[in-house]
Amino acid sequence: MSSSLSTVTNKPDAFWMPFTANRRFKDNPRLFTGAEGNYYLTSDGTRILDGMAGLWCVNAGHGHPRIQEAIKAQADGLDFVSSFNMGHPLAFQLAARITEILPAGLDHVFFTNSGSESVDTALKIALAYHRQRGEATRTKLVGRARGYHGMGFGGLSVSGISRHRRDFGPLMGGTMHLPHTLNIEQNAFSRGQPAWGAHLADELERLVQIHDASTIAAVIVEPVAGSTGVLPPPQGYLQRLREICTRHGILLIFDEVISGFGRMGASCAAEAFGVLPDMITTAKGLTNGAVPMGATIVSPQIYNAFMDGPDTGIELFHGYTYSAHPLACAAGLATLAVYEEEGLFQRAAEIAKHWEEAAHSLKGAPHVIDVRNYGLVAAVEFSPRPGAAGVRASECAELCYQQGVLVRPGADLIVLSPPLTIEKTEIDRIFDSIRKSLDKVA
Ligand code: PXG
Ligand code: PLP
Repeated sequence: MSSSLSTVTNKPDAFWMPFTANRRFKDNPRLFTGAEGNYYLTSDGTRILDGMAGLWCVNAGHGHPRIQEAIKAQADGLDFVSSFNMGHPLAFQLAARITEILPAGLDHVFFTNSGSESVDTALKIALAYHRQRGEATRTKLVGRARGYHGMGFGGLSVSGISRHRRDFGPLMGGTMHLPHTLNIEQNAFSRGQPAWGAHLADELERLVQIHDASTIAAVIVEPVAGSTGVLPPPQGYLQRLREICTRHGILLIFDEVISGFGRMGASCAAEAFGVLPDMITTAKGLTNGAVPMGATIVSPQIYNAFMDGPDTGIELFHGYTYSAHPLACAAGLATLAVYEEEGLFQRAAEIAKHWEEAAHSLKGAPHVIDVRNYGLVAAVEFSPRPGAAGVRASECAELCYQQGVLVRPGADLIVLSPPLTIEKTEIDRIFDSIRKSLDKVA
């Protein structure tokens, strides 16, 4: 494995790496130089099974020829055109395809370049929507403990991960948080949705009692919390959140940056759980990770509130230079075609049973206190080593890597999110490598 950046550049510090222990990485780098299907290739030619689909995004597997070819063809064509009072055909075609794939009621697409931008876009649309309808007092935003909503100031303000927030000042005012839904005592080793916890949605009712519905614009949750360690919603929880939002005129936003485009064995979590939010935010799997792109998709009720106004000026003062970038649109159209032609959402739903069995086979392995799963995501949680919280997970991930399997460590847990093209034997290999690693972790 590559152990020095000196063959790559004599200025490794020029790259300030995101979300990385820069000095540790640069002393002992891990470089990938290629990828195909469910595998990465390292600079020394080793094949690594990708248990993370990149970073929850390469749903159709790496280097898919159809997506690669679409990108190459577009690179030879229109390079850039703004979507501010201009356009190009692919943007309209991709928006239409997205709405055909998603459940009815999510019918209008606002393009962004990332999940973080999708979240900020959704929050801004929520505020502007209420104002548009003469309810300008609805300005407060509700997130949830342990929520991950990207790194913009808006998304961070509704996120619930203290270490992500701590260093960045007061963030946006007027935000509050629901409790998270993890309860290992009640729900350890639940398969799919835990039975206990629907009542946690009633905390929203309590916030309404304190703040009054007329001050609350929207609630944003990940339907299955991903980054924090895979928390599937308790049975009935999302339904109850929907009911409370509807009763009080509060918009419900599902952050589907991870759960969108097949990972839940459906077009999105809203479809998988049969609960229709007012907006969803997406990114990642929309282009199979091949070109940055995100999208915020809204209900007709929201879109029409902006389009029914008396004047025909700009309806929403929001957008990004690269909204609906031609290269991203080409990648998105090809990706959605691959999902459909290869039946990958259906495939994910079918193989999810094997995934679940394999994941839960770790019950009883050393240190394992919980396994959580839904669709093609899973987390394995460990008891912390006394005095060294989190270390077991990073040691386990390192040992997996030495066996040629890439998994993502978090605080005392391993999260998994393979390409939807993963084979059963590869699933078994992922969990076998975790089991073997745990045998060696103190
Ligand atoms: N919302 C959710 C639910 C996400 O999972 C974002 C928004 C932000 O997307 P962008 O494209 O701006 O990164 C995400 C991203 C991890 C990890 O360690 C998760 C994400 C990103 C990076 C790392 O699990 N999710
Ligand atoms: N900063 C400056 C000075 C800009 O001119 C722009 C866009 O025109 C931005 C930031 C925002 O960039 P983007 O539209 O790529 O998000």
